[in-house]
Amino acid sequence: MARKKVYSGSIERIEVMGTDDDEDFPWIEEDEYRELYRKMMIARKFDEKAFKLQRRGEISTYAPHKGQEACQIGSVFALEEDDWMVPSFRETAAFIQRGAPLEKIFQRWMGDANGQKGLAELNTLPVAIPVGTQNLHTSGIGMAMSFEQDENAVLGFTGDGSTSEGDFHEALNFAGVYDSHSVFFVQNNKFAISMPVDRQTNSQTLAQKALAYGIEGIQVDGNDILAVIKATREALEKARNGEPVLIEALTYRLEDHTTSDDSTRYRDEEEVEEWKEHDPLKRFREYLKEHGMWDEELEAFESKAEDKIDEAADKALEMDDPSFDELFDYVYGEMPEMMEREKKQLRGELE
Ligand SMILES: Cc1ncc(C[n+]2csc(CCOP(=O)(O)OP(=O)(O)O)c2C)c(N)n1
Repeated sequence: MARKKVYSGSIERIEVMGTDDDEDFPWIEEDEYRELYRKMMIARKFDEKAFKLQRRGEISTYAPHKGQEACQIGSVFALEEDDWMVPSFRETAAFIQRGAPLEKIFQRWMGDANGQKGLAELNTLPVAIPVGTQNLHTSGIGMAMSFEQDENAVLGFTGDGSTSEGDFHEALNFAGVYDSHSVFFVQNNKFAISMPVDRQTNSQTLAQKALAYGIEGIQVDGNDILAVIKATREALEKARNGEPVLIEALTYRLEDHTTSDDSTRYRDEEEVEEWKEHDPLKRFREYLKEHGMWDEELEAFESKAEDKIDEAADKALEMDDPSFDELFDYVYGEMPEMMEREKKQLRGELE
């Protein structure tokens, strides 16, 4: 028998497309609508290309973001230049919107950490793969902003699975106590690898987890890019004033967890097909058509995006491999003795 789901407090859910909340249209510049679509298409094509490169052996493992483009591009669009972004490991579309060069993003997926050089200039942290740790960084950066009394905010990405980790709860607790300028953006894509969200938590929503820490928790339709922008903008404004917010974006991972996974073993093909109907690109395209913003240039953009992506991948493939020393050089500010020895040992300088 299914257990009762416990719920307390009221969780608001933000939706825009096809609702009364869209009455104020247009609430971003017309060019911005179009540019958002282009970015979503580039991100989609990146995913497709990375998959092919993985199959060719140029990338060892890839984590696709297909279906989550609205979450990532919409939320990063809401950031100001001086704000900070904390990615998890599936945030390729977020990096694209933040302005990271495509070839550098490929370079990192090809296993060369040099692809992350320059991210600090974009006020963006490098990728953190340990699940849940991103939340501590989001909380800590936001606390520093609070201590410094500056007007910036930090947007941190994390997954539904991470909300079952201790790090997530510690991060939220500190954020609440220290008026951290943080927005925790939880992409609830329904799975943590093969573990469905309703088997890893008995909470009715993930947003309500914030309430326990005195933080506002809201839900947003994560496949509606306009709703994501609206929700994130509002949350960032609150965060700037020391009121952290958790956004649970309801979305779906349309592909496997990574290229090492086979999702047909744990989820129903029918469910995937159903979510394809809510594909964020498809929905936004329909929206643009309804509002008279679709034109020949956008129609032709898919093949342009493919060319851009091919060009960037070629550039990354032509890059030199990282040097031996770089394996060690950026791990610590000052290299500990033990690591010096390891470096020498690997070079064959020690017995
Ligand atoms: C601390 C830790 N435990 C386990 C893993 C292996 N792992 C990688 S991704 C993942 C699932 C994460 O699920 P979720 O947070 O929902 O993010 P999603 O992969 O769906 O984007 C796990 C268990 C890890 N990277 N870090």
